[in-house]
Amino acid sequence: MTNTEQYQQKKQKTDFDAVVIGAGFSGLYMLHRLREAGFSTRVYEAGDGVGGVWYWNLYPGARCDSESIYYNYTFSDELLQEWTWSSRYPEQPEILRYLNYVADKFDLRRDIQFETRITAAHYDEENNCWSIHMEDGSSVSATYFISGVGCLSAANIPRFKGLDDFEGQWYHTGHWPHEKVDFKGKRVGVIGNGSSGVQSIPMIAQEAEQLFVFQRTPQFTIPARNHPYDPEFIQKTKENYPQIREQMKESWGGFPIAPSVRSALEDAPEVRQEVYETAWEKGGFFLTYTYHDLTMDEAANETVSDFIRSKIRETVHKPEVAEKLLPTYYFGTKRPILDTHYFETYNRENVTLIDVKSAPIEEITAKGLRTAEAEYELDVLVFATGYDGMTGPLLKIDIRGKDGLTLKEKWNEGAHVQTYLGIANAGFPNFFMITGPESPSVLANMPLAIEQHVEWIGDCVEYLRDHGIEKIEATEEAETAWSSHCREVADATLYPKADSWYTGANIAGKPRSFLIYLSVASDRIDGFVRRSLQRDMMAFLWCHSQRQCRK
Ligand code: NA7
Repeated sequence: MTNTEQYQQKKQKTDFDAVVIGAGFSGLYMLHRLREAGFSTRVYEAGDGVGGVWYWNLYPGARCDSESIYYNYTFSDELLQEWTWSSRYPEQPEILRYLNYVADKFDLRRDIQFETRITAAHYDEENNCWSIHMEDGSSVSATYFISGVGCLSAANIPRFKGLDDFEGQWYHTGHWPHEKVDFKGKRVGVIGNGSSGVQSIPMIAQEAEQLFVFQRTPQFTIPARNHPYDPEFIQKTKENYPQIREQMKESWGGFPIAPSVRSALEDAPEVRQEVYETAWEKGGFFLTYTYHDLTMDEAANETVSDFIRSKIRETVHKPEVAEKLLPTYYFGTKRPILDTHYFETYNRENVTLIDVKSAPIEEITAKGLRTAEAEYELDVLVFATGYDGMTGPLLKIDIRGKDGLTLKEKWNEGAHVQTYLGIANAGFPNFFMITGPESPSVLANMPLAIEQHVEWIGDCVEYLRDHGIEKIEATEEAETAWSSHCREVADATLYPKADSWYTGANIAGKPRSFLIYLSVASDRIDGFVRRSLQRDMMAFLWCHSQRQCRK
């Protein structure tokens, strides 16, 4: 009997070859990739539509902060030619339309079960399969269990005293109702000023009677300078996409932009100012590409941080308000934000900025919110308070590997997260994470990072099938080596110094560790080139896993 025949015989023992969680960018492409390779696959999705974060993030002003022509799938030339983005940073409805288009084009819905939440997945060692349990009590089995839960899908709703007593309406930006929320004539409070707050605050301010922004940490934000695309530009992009795709894949961050090789300290102050001004005028993340050491060197960082602070002072009319808006952390070490008229919003008469660092929020009352200094009456409260990033979505599910070991135990409640490439975990055979902790994911172009993992996982399971290998599992040594490399790279930068969701510092009680692979910095630190990294990854995992499987 051939290897593949042996595989087919074993396959009948499970309901599906593969079960995938989530129908966002990751789950949709994983389904397509596996189906094309002939694997029976079922996706389970908690929402009643496709889209993942783009299904849930319906708050006013929600839009992408990666340029749309790069923030899409690149695996299908036909899709690239058919779809046309309207503008540089499209709003959420357009991105959701795109993902629906993809689902229709590749006929994906027939293998997606909507409104079904996976609550547990246990590895059955005897039968070498995963037993997957849903919230509704049903369960299925699969040879491969693949997570496409996304990095930012577990909402952080701080446990403020009294929230249950609040008589108004409250919402989290990541679980926004699908019907329009009406702010007209209302007193609205927004807690949080990360990307979601910064995008929604200017929109809510236009509608609400009164808007109170409760700010804990002032943030650096850069004008997005969104604009519709010129049809000629779109045509050129489509014609050149094969080369663009190659450039994206060769780059450190997934965008076809060459990083600077200069240090910010090499240029005279007036030259540097000019460089920053030009990037500021272009808008978007060009500012982060100006010098190679902005997130590596404190003095270099000060130059760009000072530049943005001067822009805030110029924009905000009242000096005492401007002063409260000046960030003090190192620019770039918390996720940089793109905005549309964010700082200008504080010049409006109906907007009040409240510093909850100096006077923390004490409780939510029936009528509003009370800080250590004052009480604010509110009709609507918006939590733009972010997410339990990277590990949060996975730890919400009871995932158990060999010997009943839970992922929570393995990661020691998050105190010692260790993965192999952000894809695999020792002790969890045939379980794959698309853009899991310690992957480049959120610090790269997300759809491209997803494609890399999906294709890798797809190739991997095809290899297993074609070689009659029953299971694959990262070894402890491989995992330890990868994890320490991740930490080594992060520690050589300024990133771990910030209290951010990259480090878990935004969640009360979450152990602090840097949860992302800084491919961005690795390139500069030890000359790691993405392509060779990818090749190494394959070789590394193959040989370790095969040795393991043969045991
Ligand atoms: P972020 O970027 O994590 O922002 C959350 C905001 O909420 C941030 O300003 C936090 O302040 C604030 N926050 C969180 N908890 C509290 C409490 N307890 N009290 C006061 N303020 C609080 O989430 P977003 O949804 O805006 O963006 C997430 C990602 O989506 C973003 O990075 C992009 O990749 C897209 P802090 O800074 O922690 O002091």
